[in-house]
Amino acid sequence: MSPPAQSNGCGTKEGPGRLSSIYSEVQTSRLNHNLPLPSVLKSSFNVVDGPPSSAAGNPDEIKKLFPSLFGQPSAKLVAGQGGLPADKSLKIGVVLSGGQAPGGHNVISGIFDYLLERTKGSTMYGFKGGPAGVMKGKYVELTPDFVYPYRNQGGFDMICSGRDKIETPEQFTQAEETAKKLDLDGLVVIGGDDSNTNACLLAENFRSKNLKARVIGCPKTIDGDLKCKEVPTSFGFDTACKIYSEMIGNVMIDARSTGKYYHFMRLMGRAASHITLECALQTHPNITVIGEEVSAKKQTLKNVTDHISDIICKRAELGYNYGVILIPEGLIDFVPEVQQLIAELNEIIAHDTVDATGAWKSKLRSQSKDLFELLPQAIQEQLLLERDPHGNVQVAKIETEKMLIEMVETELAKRKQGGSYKGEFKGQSHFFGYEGRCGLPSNFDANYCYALGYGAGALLHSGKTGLISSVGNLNAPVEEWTVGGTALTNLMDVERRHGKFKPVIKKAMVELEGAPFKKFASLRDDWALKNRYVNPGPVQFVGPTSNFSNHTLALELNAQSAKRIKSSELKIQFCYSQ
Ligand code: FBP
Repeated sequence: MSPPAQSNGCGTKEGPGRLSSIYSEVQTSRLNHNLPLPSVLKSSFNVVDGPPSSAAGNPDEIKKLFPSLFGQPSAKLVAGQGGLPADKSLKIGVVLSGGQAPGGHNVISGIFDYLLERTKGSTMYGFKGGPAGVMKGKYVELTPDFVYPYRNQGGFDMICSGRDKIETPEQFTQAEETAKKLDLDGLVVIGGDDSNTNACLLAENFRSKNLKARVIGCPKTIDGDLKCKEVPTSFGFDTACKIYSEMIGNVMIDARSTGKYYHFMRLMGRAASHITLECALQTHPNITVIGEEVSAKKQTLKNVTDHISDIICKRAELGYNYGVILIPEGLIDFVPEVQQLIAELNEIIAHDTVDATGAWKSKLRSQSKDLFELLPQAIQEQLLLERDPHGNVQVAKIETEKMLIEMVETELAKRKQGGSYKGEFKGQSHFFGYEGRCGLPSNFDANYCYALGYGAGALLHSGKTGLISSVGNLNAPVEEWTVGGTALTNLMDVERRHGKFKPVIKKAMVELEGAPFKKFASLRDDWALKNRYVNPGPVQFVGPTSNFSNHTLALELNAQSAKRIKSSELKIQFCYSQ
């Protein structure tokens, strides 16, 4: 396939899309980068069912919510003759849902190439602007010229994304109408936990109405909190963490060079602290706050402030009045007292008017009211901002790093007065979030996404629905990766949202007994007082480290398969000995 001079991207009507002719040399070389496929996808294969599935929690409730899908088996692609009919033509839609994550374009390329190579005369539609595109029937037909310039490129701008939810009966009817109008055989929903929950509801709805359209999900989110045994990681996490770690490493050198600032860096990840933990493993900061630990130890904001202040005081005694502190974006939501406050605010926002009179505050319990009044005004305002369509507090907009600088400053001033602190404290705040979401995908994400997409094509071709595309054995070379689909209902539980019980995919949080956290916990005291900073540098696309994945994945897979695999065989850079 030769590169076309120009292509239209998202918003064809509004203006041109990407011009591969003006790509940088690196972008162009990525465009031509060959994507390897797992060997099972390179020859003839059969789709084999596993045992019946259940749910992550409350199976009886999940069964009621998904009567036609509950219990269905997961599927695995197994090499062998027979295979799927190549003369079948399919009409497949794809939608990107939620926050951007490096690799999304490769999932689309994978589905596209599957249809091109394994079916005859198929058509692929890209729904524009996220689930709203499915509801409103806004789509673009994907052609080789259209798809090509986005190969191995970051961003979601080929068809763009959105955070709308297909929720009400009217919205389900709109989605049904689109599926009927386009005569869809299938839809691939590329999204995080909420979007895949939505994909499962859509699959259930289509099946209950006897529509031929099947729905397959794909695990996307830089946050890394959509994972389970069968889905070892979500795409985008690897690249985003590498980009943030490069930036953290640079700031570490700056901190050491001037010796005058404490850098408080908030890292994206609205619920789980996986990104913060991974970046800590890559760069060795002086202090890392892990939300799940704060929650498990039932720490208050004062406890967190004291912990940071204690280390700053000890470092001052050693002559260091600088340092680097990592904070997860979702921290505020982990502090039990703030959690309680947010839960009460959610109920109030869902049912009352929150206005300047402050009358609504009388609905807060007295402890929550006191805490709310104690918080800096900017944080109060940020806590009252509109929830996202899934009912989540928009933690990306809460400047926890600034709040902690203020609280630590006040605490250190008190200690200075009491004579227990003799150092100088100047805080610098950073938020590393959007910077990491659209980078050129790392080799790992590029290959993983292509396999996820190609696999999703195979699942739809075999008539599967309500599954999430699952690629496993990721600690082995790509050729040995396994490919299949996991029942989405198997990942479901129920949760209270907008004041009602709703099905949700259980988020995978940082496990305090898990290998990545244990590794971090065994090293953090050393990193706190001695400066063990590591600067991993930019994402590498060629060379000896280019195929390394990340510490979290390697440590988790190594722990799972410790008996089978020696750590020296893992394609991962371990730098703990420094
Ligand atoms: P997804 O879970 O949809 O992948 O989004 C993750 C994320 O990047 C979070 O880390 C962040 O809090 C949020 O999106 C920001 O959302 P928005 O793009 O709407 O500002």
